[in-house]
This record gives sequence, C-alpha cells and structure tokens, in this order.
Amino acid sequence: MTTPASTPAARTIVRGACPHDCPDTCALEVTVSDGRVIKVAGASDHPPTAGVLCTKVAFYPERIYHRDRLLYPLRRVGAKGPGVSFERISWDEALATIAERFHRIAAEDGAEAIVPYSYAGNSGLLGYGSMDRRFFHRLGAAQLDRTICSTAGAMGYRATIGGSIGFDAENVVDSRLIILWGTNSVVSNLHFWRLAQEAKRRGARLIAIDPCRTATADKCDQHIALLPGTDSALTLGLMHVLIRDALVDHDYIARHTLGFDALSERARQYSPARVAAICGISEAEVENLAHDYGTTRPAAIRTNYGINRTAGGGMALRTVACLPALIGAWRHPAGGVLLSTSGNYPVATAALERPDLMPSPAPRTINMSTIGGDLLQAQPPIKALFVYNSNPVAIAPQSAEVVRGFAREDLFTVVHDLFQTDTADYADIVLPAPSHMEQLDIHKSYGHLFVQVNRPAIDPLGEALPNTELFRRLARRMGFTEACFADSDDDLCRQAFDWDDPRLSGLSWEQLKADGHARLNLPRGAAPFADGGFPTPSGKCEFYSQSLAREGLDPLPDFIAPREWRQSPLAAEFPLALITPPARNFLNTSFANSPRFLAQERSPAVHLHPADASARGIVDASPVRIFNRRGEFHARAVVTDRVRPGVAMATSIWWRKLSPDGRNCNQVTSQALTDMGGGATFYDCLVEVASA
Ligand SMILES: Nc1nc2c(c(=O)[nH]1)N[C@H]1C(S)=C(S)[C@@H](COP(=O)(O)OP(=O)(O)OC[C@H]3O[C@@H](n4cnc5c(=O)[nH]c(N)nc54)[C@H](O)[C@@H]3O)O[C@H]1N2
Ligand SMILES: Nc1nc2c(c(=O)[nH]1)N[C@H]1C(S)=C(S)[C@@H](COP(=O)(O)OP(=O)(O)OC[C@H]3O[C@@H](n4cnc5c(=O)[nH]c(N)nc54)[C@H](O)[C@@H]3O)O[C@H]1N2
Ligand code: SF4
Ligand SMILES: [Mo]
Repeated sequence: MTTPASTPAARTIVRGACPHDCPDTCALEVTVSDGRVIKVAGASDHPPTAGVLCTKVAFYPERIYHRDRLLYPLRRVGAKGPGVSFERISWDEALATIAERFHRIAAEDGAEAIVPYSYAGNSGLLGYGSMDRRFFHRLGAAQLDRTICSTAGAMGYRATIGGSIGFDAENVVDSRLIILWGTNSVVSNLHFWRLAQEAKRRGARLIAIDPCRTATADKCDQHIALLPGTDSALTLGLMHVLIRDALVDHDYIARHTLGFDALSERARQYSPARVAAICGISEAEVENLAHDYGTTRPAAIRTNYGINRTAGGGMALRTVACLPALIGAWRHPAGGVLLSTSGNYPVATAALERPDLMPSPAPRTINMSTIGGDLLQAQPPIKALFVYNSNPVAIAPQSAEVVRGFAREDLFTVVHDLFQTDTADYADIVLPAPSHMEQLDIHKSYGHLFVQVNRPAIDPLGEALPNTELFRRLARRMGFTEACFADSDDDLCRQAFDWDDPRLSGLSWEQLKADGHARLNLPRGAAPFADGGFPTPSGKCEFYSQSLAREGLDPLPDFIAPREWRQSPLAAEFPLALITPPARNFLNTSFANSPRFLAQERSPAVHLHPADASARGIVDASPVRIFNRRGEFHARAVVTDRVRPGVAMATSIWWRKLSPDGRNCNQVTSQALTDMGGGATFYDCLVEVASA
C-alpha cells in the first residue's frame, strides 16, 4: 500500500534544544510534515524537560510562521525610527555595503569605532558566539562587555564559592527547606519549580523572598516581602542570628571556609532590628528565617538574577552564597545554593571565539549596559553598530539616551533578527535570521547538567541565514583568509567543547549528534562540596576574599544600599521603588510581538499596593504615568496587595512600538552600574506614579 504524503506516516520528529535565554534549556521534539513544523513538544526522555514545555515554546509554530518574519535583506530608505521604510536588496548587495562601510571606518577612524552588540537571543554555543566573535576579533572591532543580565551576581558568587556552580537541581526533591530567593520560578525557571513541588509533596517547606507575591510566592508556605536591593542586609541578619544562637556548623567552617572570625565581626553589626528597618520587614521574620534555616537539613537556596539588578547586586549574591557553608548545608546532596550551572561545562571558548585573532594592544571595551551614553559620548566616537541576538532599543536602560544614540544619522547600524524589532527600526541594513528550528547548534545550560544538540528541523525561511553563515560570508567579503572562517557549523560544534575533559568522558560530537543529549559525567545524587574543594584560590568557601580586596573592593560581605531607595534624598520626590521583572508570556522582548501572548498580557501594567494607589487617587484599571527625571512611560494600574507598599512592579519587556505610548519601562531605568561586574541596575529605580 502506498502512503499519501499527508498521512501521519509522512511526519518526522527532529530532536532540538530550546535556545532561549532561560535556565531550563528544554530538549524538544519537533514534528515536521511536508517541510513545515506542525508541533513542538518537550522530550520525555530528557529528565530536566520531562515532556513539558512552557506555553511560549509549546506554540512555537506561531513564532516560526509569524506573518512579520523577516525573509530578505533590507536597506533603509526613510528617516530612522518608528515608521521607517525599507526596500528589499540581495544578500550580495547587503554584504558589499557592510564590507565597504567597515573598510572605510576602519581606515578613517580605526576599527574600534565599530561595535558588535549581541546577547543571548540565541543561547546555543554557535548562535551565541562563535563565527561572529572570530569576525569581530579579526576586524579589530571594539569588544563588548556583556553585562546586561548576570555579571554582577556571577562575580560576587564566584568570589565566594568559585564559579557558576552549586547543588544539582535534580537532588532538590529531597530537600526539607527550599528558599526561592529573588526568583519567580513558575515564570522563569518552570522545570525547577516542578522539582520544588515534588519536594513539597515529600514534606519540604518552601519560602519565597521577593518584594512581590508572585505566582511562585503564592504557592510557597511563606513569603518574605523585603524591599528591592536589601537582600544582603537580610543575609547578614541571618548570619547574625545563626552565629549568636550557635546554629552554625563549626566543624564545616573550620575545615572548609576562610575568614569566619572577620565575618562574625561584620555580622554582629547587623542586628535583627537594624536589618528589619533596612529591609522593611519585621524582626520576627529575620529571627524565624534564621532559625528555620539553621535547624532544617537538607536546606537548599535557589537564587537567580533577580537580586543582582541593584547597586549592590554583586554583594547580594556573594552574601547569599556564604550561607550554606555557615550551616554546613553542603554536606547534603539536596543542600547548598544554586545560581547557575553553566560553570560545570568544559566549553572551549578560545577555540570557538579565537581571541588570538585580535590585534595587540587589544581594542577598547564597550559596556553593553551603557550603550545609550556610549553612543552619545564615547571617545573616539562609535561609528558603526552590528546588532544581533538582542533588541537594545527596547531592553537597554535609560531609553531616552539609547534612542537618541541609535537615531544618530552618522551612525551606520546593521541589525540581524527574525523580526523588525524596535532596534531594527534604526538600522541602515536589516538582515533576516532563522529560528533555531532552521539551524544546527550545540547547547550547555544554566539550570541543569546536560549537553544537547539542536538539529535543524526545516530549511531557513526566505533568505534567512544563521549567525554563523552570515559572519562566514561577511568575513570572505572583507577579505579575511584565515582557515577558521571556512569552518562549517558541524566543525564548530566539534570545537565547542573540550571533549577530553573528564566531565565529557566517553562522549564525542558524533555520539551526541546521534543521541540528542547527554548528562555531564558528574556523579548523580552527590554533594559537590561535602568535603570542601571549592574552586576558589584557597579551595575554601571564601567569607573573606583576597581577590576582591585586590580589586579594591570590600573583602567581606556587607550591605550596599541601592543608589535609589527610600532612604535616598530622591525619595522625597520619587517615593516608589520600581522593579520590572519578566512577564510570564514574554521572554525579554522575544514573544512580545505574538498576538497570542500580547492578548494574554493585555497591555503594559504597573502593579501598586492599595495604600500607594489610594494615596494618589489611582483606581484599578485606570491609566497612569510612571515617571522620574530620566523619563516616563504609561501603563494600566493594577491595584493589588501582591506588591508590598513602597514598591511598583511593571512586568516586562514590552516592545516600544507595540505599547500605546510608544515607550516602555526602560524609559525610567538607569545606566548606573553594579558594585561588581559592571552590571545593569534595572531594579534600582525610584519613580512616582500619577493618573494619566
Ligand atoms: N517567562 C520568562 N522567563 C524568563 C525570562 C523572561 O523574560 N520571561 N527571562 C530569562 C532571563 S534573561 C533571565 S536573566 C531569567 C531571570 O530569572 P530570575 O532572576 O529568576 O528572574 P525573575 O523570574 O524575574 O525573578 C526575579 C524575581 O525577583 C524579584 N525581585 C526583584 N528585585 C528583587 C530584589 O532586590 N530582591 C529580591 N529578593 N527579589 C527581587 C522580582 O519581583 C521577581 O519576582 O529568567 C529567564 N526566564
Ligand atoms: N527593564 C528591564 N529591562 C531588562 C530586564 C528586566 O528585567 N527589566 N532584563 C534584562 C535581561 S536579564 C536581559 S538577559 C536582557 C535581554 O535582552 P535581549 O538579549 O536583547 O533579549 P530579547 O529582547 O529577547 O532580544 C533577543 C533578540 O534576538 C533575536 N534572535 C533570536 N534568535 C536569533 C538568532 O539566531 N540570530 C539573530 N541574529 N537574532 C536572533 C530575537 O528575535 C530577539 O529580537 O534584557 C534586560 N533588560
Ligand atoms: S523558554 Fe525555557 S521553559 Fe520554555 S521551552 Fe525554552 S527552555 Fe523550556
Ligand atoms: Mo537575563
């Protein structure tokens, strides 16, 4: 019997990996029929995914076949900005135009006047940074410091326990106490939440520490609603009580930590009364949390980047990372702390990115979190910007400056994306990118311990080209003849990891390609630091950090106040602390142009406590403006006791041009940087709210 093409027999299932900037890195099963993706499901044989996807990716065919997908290269014909016009050109013409401009700028201004701007819109190892990095290194372009999300917390955490490492999330089902610290897992780390729920069924207590009663906090046994940016004060208060009441593990401290006496001295200054006043919570909350944490084993802290977006963001993660060593929580596989698992992977970064191609001395570095100011003021001036994997006009802080910078007529801007984003509206040349289902990639994760393959399920739509192929072709156009520019995507995947590393023992690229995914060769059910062995300079958990001291930073944990909070003079004029965490149906600005998800999120909203709303005569569902000296944006008021008094919460990140007032929350956020790592301080932002 013959099988007509339209019967299910003509369907194939292709194994993929989710490339979005999300800790879960799900393994996907993509159903293809007649060259079209018709269904996307979570792989059930991949333990972290367990057959479940978030809604965003479960509806992925809508993103792939969205009617606004960019399919051809475009050249701008009108003025830059919203409403701009473009005309279709060929790839040949697009690449020739870019190469000509780059050659001219390099000759006249130096290649450092050209700046790449990218982040994790595609988090695959190839898509995130491989051929593109080689290209910009060889060109001698400015380097980009990719600080927009995690560098502050990562640096504070690394200084304490040695890297982006922690307990294995799979073990958390056996925890008796789980603290979800500044993370809305239900929204942004769904598969961890599944494990935490399992722990709860087995009797664990869950505590959320968050200024808002989020979907996650709602389902926890307890919620501590502290003020944004005060986490390190709370942590020092916990240390104070733990030490005062002899709830610490002296044996673990003596053998596996550095600087306990100095830390005790510091913690002594943070009495529960002082901490309660700083954090805007009660003394009893500090005392009780310390006692719960000090007396329950195993105790796990799942934290994330929500607490690294204020002035003391580095210190916040550093103080939290000290806690498990203090009570010996690391003795148990289901105890300790987890920020990110990405430090477990033997990524061959130098082989992928080839920093050796850079000229000497190395070109200048531009911090992506201050792109607005840098486009207006950097010396020597920025003459060209190549944006990919990111949407800076919508996501970078202090939009007024960002927009002014991007609007510069003398700035040559290229944007490579799947969609005509707010940023693409300022491009001279727009280039079409494929979705991950149209390209090959290899993945690590920052939430679990698997390596994964993403196989292309379909051909690229229109004339879309992956990041790798775009920069391969552009390199050829520029006349770069190094052999590395001829590497295929398959070659790049093979180069992406150090396959000889014991953590990958027995695995090869060929094997991984055949199997789809593999767990790093780390013992299951193990407690990684039960016997110390932290990858710090001393091999211990460093309460006292010589490396921070060398950088002129406080070697001990301390509370660094937000730049803008209720104790700053600015609070007289702008009394509310605005935080702008992710919306459930958006992933940064990705998916925020989907009709389905826009309908679910309705319209930009700002959540206010009833006391704060009534003091301003604001009623639920009424239009309001949120403003400070940097600017203003408009939203619909949601009056709810889910946010604590003194805090305003606006879920993010809306496209500017899809918002009623053509702006978004980054109109009011600041370009000031964190204490460590040069990170952005999105949640360090005082505002006032008024009826519009
Ligand atoms: N659905 C969805 N998932 C996402 C994303 C998304 O946009 N949408 N973004 C992805 C990205 S890029 C990242 S970096 C991760 C982020 O993942 P997380 O860091 O877990 O971020 P959120 O889910 O926003 O959780 C942060 C929580 O911190 C709270 N918060 C804000 N300020 C403070 C503070 O000072 N202290 C404390 N204790 N809490 C605070 C917020 O109210 C929010 O509930 O999520 C990823 N996953
Ligand atoms: N106010 C406020 N601002 C924030 C945050 C916040 O919480 N509040 N969060 C911050 C954080 S944590 C982050 S990580 C940043 C995220 O900011 P961005 O990294 O800019 O993330 P997205 O807005 O999702 O933009 C990613 C873009 O990459 C495109 N893309 C996807 N795949 C590919 C590909 O293969 N090739 C190319 N060329 N393009 C591709 C997508 O279509 C999308 O337009 O935003 C930051 N901004
Ligand atoms: S966005 Fe996160 S939860 Fe959703 S499919 Fe991708 S990795 Fe999984
Ligand atoms: Mo992020």
